[in-house]
Amino acid sequence: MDKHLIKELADYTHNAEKEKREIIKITAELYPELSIEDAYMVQEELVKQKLEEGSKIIGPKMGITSEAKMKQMNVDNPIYGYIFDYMVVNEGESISIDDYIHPKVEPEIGFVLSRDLEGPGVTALDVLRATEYVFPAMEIIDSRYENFNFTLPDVIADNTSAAGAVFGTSLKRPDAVELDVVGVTLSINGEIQALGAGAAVLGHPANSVARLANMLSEKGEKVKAGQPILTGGLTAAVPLSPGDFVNAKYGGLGDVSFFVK
Ligand code: OOG
Ligand code: MG
Repeated sequence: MDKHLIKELADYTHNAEKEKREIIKITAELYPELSIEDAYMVQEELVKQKLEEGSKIIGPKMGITSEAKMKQMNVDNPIYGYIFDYMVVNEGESISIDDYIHPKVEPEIGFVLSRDLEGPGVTALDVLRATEYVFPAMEIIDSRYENFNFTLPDVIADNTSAAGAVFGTSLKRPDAVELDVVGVTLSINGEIQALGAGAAVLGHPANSVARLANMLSEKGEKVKAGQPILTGGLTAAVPLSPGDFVNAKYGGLGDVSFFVK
């Protein structure tokens, strides 16, 4: 893909994010032939622009790693993107709905590695051996596309809808919990909106980190030690409204919450 087009498309999603307004998906009119490979080039340009503006990468995120998400979004393959410093929401704090377009929340399991993992060929076992700790988390997604309607290339070019991340502070060693059978409830104002288990994410959330390492290796990159990694929504995402108290509670992993103003 031509350099100018890559920049034009990165500007397109980047400006929508900055101006908090919906845009029509790229593949609708602007560039219907956008491939997955093209889309990652657009994402790379978008990431570069953010870094140039002074934003910092906190860690990578995987998306579309569960059946629930595949069905809800009508796309069928895991993807990755990046959480930036300005997206981090401290546990127990409030977000303002005005800072987003049409935000949704999803419960996720987070990992931090004690050493870098470089693919190809990384397995879930490699991931668990390299894991320093796991923690409960939530991701706030806010697709810049109208009605959250997109194809896989569109959402990749939009940094996989990344908009917010709440990292829980209850840290567990990976051998202290059986992550595949860890249950999760997502409740808003005390009412359960969605529930699931760790196995929803590619059979085991460690598979998601392995997949990330293997996908990144195609670009000569690796999953780095010390960065929080989001492994993907365990359930369908739930829309947020002002007045919401959002809590994700995990069996044996603790819980994490935030408010919406
Ligand atoms: C795309 C992002 C998906 C996840 O955890 O599955 C994602 C979207 O649903 O808008 O972050
Ligand atoms: Mg997510």
